[in-house]
Amino acid sequence: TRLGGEIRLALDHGQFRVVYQPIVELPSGRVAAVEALVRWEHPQRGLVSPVDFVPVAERNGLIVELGEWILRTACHQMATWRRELGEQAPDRISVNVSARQLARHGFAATVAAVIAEAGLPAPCLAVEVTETAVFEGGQAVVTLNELRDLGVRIALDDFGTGHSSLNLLQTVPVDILKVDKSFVDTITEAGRHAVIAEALIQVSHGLGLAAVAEGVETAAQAEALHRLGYRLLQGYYFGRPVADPNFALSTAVATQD
Ligand code: G
Ligand code: G
Ligand code: MN
Ligand code: NA
Repeated sequence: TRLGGEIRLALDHGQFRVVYQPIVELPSGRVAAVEALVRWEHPQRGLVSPVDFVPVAERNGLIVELGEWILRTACHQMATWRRELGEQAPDRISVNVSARQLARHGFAATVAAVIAEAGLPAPCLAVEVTETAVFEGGQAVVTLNELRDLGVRIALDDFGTGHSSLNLLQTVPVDILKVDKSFVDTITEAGRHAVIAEALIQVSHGLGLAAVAEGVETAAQAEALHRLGYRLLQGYYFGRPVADPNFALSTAVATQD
């Protein structure tokens, strides 16, 4: 496709950017982690969303090269923050990895080389994978075990929206559950809407996993999540994805403890 060909050119001409969204820890308000998200600054079309070009790059295979560039950029940025900010630096950077990258032999070796080159300790990196990407098993699960052996953290993204959520937790190494925005959206509505968000925090605690609630847009949602036991929150309420996030303490949430 035309867009597919343009992705090749965009890589060569440096049109991709990585932006970073804070993941805030409660009750401190500290930015405990950031998620790296890719953006395409297209000279004619303006800002193109990854929703439009990541699937194209997955189909034509360029996601491998693009994904490696994103990983390298994010790891170097994280290493810079650690040098410049010291204690104020986030503990971890989270990078989205697509099914196609995960299915490659040698992906874990690439990750090992990139973090070594950046001088980043492995636990400072998390890879975000979707349930769908690991559902098929095979090399994707082999790769996750290799990453886990390196000390890299593994986050299950959009958790609760795939086909095999709970079963996957028994077969795949996972450190972090990213509870999908759809369960956060309804949490303050009357009725039974908080039940799933509550069940998911209990599953994560029971399995010794960290849980991140995604897509938090209001103070009321943040407070409701905190009451349910969520300690890591991400969403526009705390900060949008930006090139240069503010790592100062967030006072944006009133908490009970
Ligand atoms: O940042 P949002 O901004 O619009 O991202 C939209 C979608 O694109 C999400 O599903 C997100 O996971 C995906 N995405 C964003 N950045 C990356 C990336 O660096 N790599 C991959 N594989 N997907 C990404
Ligand atoms: O699939 P994944 O969870 O990686 O994608 C994250 C997507 O969600 C990105 O597009 C990111 O920009 C977007 N996002 C992050 N916080 C919020 C939020 O509070 N509200 C909405 N609508 N989108 C958000
Ligand atoms: Mn993600
Ligand atoms: Na998500």
